Amino acid sequence: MLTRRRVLGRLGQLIALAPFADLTEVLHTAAGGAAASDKTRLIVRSVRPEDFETPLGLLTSWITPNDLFFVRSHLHTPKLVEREWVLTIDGEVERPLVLALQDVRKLDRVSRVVTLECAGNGRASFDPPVGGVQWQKGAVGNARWTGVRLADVLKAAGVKAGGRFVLFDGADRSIGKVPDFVRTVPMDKAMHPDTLLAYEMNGVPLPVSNGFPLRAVVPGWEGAYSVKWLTRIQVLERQHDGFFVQTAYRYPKRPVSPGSSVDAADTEPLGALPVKSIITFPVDGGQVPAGRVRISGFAWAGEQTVARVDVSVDGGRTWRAATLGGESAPYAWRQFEYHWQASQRGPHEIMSRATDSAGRRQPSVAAWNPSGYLWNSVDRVRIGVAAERSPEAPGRSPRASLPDDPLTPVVEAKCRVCHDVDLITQQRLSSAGWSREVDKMIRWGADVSDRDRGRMIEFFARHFTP
Ligand SMILES: Nc1nc2c(c(=O)[nH]1)N[C@H]1C(S)=C(S)[C@@H](COP(=O)(O)O)O[C@H]1N2
Ligand SMILES: [Mo]
Repeated sequence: MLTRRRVLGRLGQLIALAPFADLTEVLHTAAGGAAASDKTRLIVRSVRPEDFETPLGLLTSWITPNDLFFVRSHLHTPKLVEREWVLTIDGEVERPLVLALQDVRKLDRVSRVVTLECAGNGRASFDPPVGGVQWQKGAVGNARWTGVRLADVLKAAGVKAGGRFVLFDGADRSIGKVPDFVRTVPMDKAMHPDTLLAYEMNGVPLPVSNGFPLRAVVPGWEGAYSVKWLTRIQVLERQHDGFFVQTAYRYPKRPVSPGSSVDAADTEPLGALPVKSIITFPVDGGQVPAGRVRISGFAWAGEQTVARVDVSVDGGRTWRAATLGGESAPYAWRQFEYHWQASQRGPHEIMSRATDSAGRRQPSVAAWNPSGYLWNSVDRVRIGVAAERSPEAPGRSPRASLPDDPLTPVVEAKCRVCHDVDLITQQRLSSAGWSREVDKMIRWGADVSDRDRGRMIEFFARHFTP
């Protein structure tokens, strides 16, 4: 590891002029080869160690850009320089190895798109509250990780028959009496061809905060398994006894009553993530104009795949299937969307609920547990539907108008909440056809009484006949 003093010596003047906050990235981009990343749009839960959450409104694409990808670190971020970095593989192996990054790069190059979520994501929602970083919903992101299979490295070292766990240790060092951050994975997950040691994130070297120069990516499992700044991989015969293995990242074996304490013996290590969805648009507390609202979000299910996402716009009384987005990969989230005709002004609660390929469904309330892990309650956002109509598209020709008729004001009032009248005037339907259209609009939320329904169908059939 290169000390700050030595790097300063190397880069001299350039650094003397830069403010300290910017310096880190300058240093590592220039000297170490990490990708520069600008995390300034993230919500800072802690500056040191770095705990940065993504505002949900910025999660708009299947792949989360590096600048928007959350950061969760227990200890201070180590500043590593590629030239000096090595990875040691030892423990229960035939041939202990010490690899430079160029040695790692010589192994088979593989990429996987994997959603990483912190086990504590959503912790702030547990009731009664639990200690720890108070993440809301944005300690999650989806990236394309490129590197090598952990199995290839382990095979090169030759795992002995007694090897049962693989320990990951990063270069981050304990602060005071805080225990060192190490994690272990059981041998079958370690040997799985999708478990990676990644040196790239979305096509560039890892950003410093996300583990430069090499990190584990344990797909489908809660984020803490994906150890950053890896410097040592050790094959163990039995489970490690450190704090981050024996005490942290464990979950009650049986449901516990909210607020109770749980004996370590009644807990087991976390593993794969549960099924979950979040709504990213509209954002909680936001306002949308009455009319067509595109509700969207993401759903993921750890090692399973997302089978469906349902959306409710009436506080959970009725649910309708959302459309799942086109892009998918085995451990990656799916984007979903649902078009809602928001005709009633005022406050609304929108909910989303995912179901996975194993039949697991997002619960209405996630099981309380002492560390506040795996929050996956049905997602809810509260929004206001504003009185004004959606703004008209700029630069378009004037709209068609409805014929002079006593009913025209009623039709205008009901239909134009969601769309202009040209959508009506271009159609020529029978009375049965118009009644199907009107009923569809009522299903989609048009606020039409029985009496008006009959009058409107009659009006359309009279003026817009085939
Ligand atoms: N060395 C090291 N690796 C680590 C951590 C850490 O504190 N130190 N935090 C873990 C946790 S709890 C999570 S959720 C993920 C977060 O990855 P990210 O910071 O790239 O988003 O990294 C994991 N890897
Ligand atoms: Mo985490």
